[in-house]
Amino acid sequence: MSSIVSNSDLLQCAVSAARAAGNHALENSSRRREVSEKSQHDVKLALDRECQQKAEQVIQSAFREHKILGEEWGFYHEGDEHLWIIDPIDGTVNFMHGLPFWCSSIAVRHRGEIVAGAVYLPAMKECYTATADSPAFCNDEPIHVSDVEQLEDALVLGGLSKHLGKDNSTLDTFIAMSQRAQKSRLMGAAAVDLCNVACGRADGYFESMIHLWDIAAGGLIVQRAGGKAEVLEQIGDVSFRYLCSNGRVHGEMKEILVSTLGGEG
Ligand code: LIP
Repeated sequence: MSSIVSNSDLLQCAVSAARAAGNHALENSSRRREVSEKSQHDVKLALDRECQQKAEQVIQSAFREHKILGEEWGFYHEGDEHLWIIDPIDGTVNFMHGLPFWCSSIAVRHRGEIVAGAVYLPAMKECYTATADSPAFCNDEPIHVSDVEQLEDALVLGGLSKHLGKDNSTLDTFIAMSQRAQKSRLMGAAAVDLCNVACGRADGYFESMIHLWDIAAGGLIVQRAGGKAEVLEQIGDVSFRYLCSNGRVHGEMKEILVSTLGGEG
């Protein structure tokens, strides 16, 4: 295929890849407890790897020369022309236990900018999409962030560090956020959280250490739905302190994150 490719072509492929990965997980959910690696507070499933393979097959058959970075394997080079960023199962622990809040997330980065993203939630039958030059959609219906103005009226979502015990600052943030928001929730799948912000079911999302594959597609979807996504601090090549919101409660959330976690103000 030509190296000049439109964002909508990239999105079409991202949707097919997300559906291939997500449907493979759903169809094989009887195998959801096949563990390949276990650590404290986390797990890798045989299906994580299989689903990444399914997504890669779709991408490589359309864009053989493009590079791939997945949660399960892959390489990240700052200078990659096109980079596909895959989380084959985001919310792995939810999936393993049978909770429906998990998804397959695929984003495409072109010269350092995320230009297309698809997040597919097989158990909820929802597919969220956006490109850098189009609005955000859920199942082809346009979506928009909420118009909640103040944190005291907001539902905020977040994630807890996998390194609880060594670093409890993430708990301090969660407590502080819970004291100021109407409610806070830990749902267990960052890309799903971002889509919930994008469609206005939640008003903000924060996490103190999150990876590129968890937020790349969802972050674009939030922005194209009218919200704001912000890296507060880069921790490693592909990990960040991260905040996104409907834009209106952003300042209040950021103040709490900066005062409890540190990072850039
Ligand atoms: C998980 C996230 C979750 C976050 C975890 C983890 P995985 O991704 O989406 O919300 O709190 O730190 O990164 O491992 O299920 O793909």
